[in-house]
Amino acid sequence: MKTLIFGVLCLFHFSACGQNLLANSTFDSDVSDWSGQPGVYSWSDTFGSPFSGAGSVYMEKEIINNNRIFGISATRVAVNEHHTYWFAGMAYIPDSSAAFRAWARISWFDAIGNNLTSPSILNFSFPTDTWVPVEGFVTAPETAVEARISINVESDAPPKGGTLLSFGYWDDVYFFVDTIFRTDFD
Ligand SMILES: [Ca+2]
Repeated sequence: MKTLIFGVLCLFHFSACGQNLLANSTFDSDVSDWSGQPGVYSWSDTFGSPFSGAGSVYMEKEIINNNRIFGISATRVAVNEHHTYWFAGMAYIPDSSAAFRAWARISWFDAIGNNLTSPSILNFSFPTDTWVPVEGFVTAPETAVEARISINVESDAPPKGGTLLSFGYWDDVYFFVDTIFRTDFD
């Protein structure tokens, strides 16, 4: 809980918490610098989290099979191996959505673009009809030079032969350099 409160405070005072590595993280005017499956995401100009207000990314997908996870990714950011980073974002899943949680994934890449094993998956936001923080600390593995931050919505499984309409919003997505450099890996 202490971490969560720290996160909320940082959203208000993020200049004191390090530099946000993500561009266009408050979705004030569009969803540029983010990409994903066409038709799945769009910009909402009228809805957003309390921190940055209107302007968020809306994701919607008709689930027809086992592809129940959908989302978008930010342009990759440079990272340093063994350094710790702090992710924070706000997710909103309406009760009327078939989505049952939202979560973020950080994938790590080395200098020649290999996707390193073990992406970091953070905690979940469940449907509550309100904005809920998703946050956590991650550490770049050995040889990592880039990270890809993905924000996702995960749906319930559709009934056999049927479909489900799954949707949710994300806003205020941050990826900070932590000031703590860990040396206790051995
Ligand atoms: Ca916003």
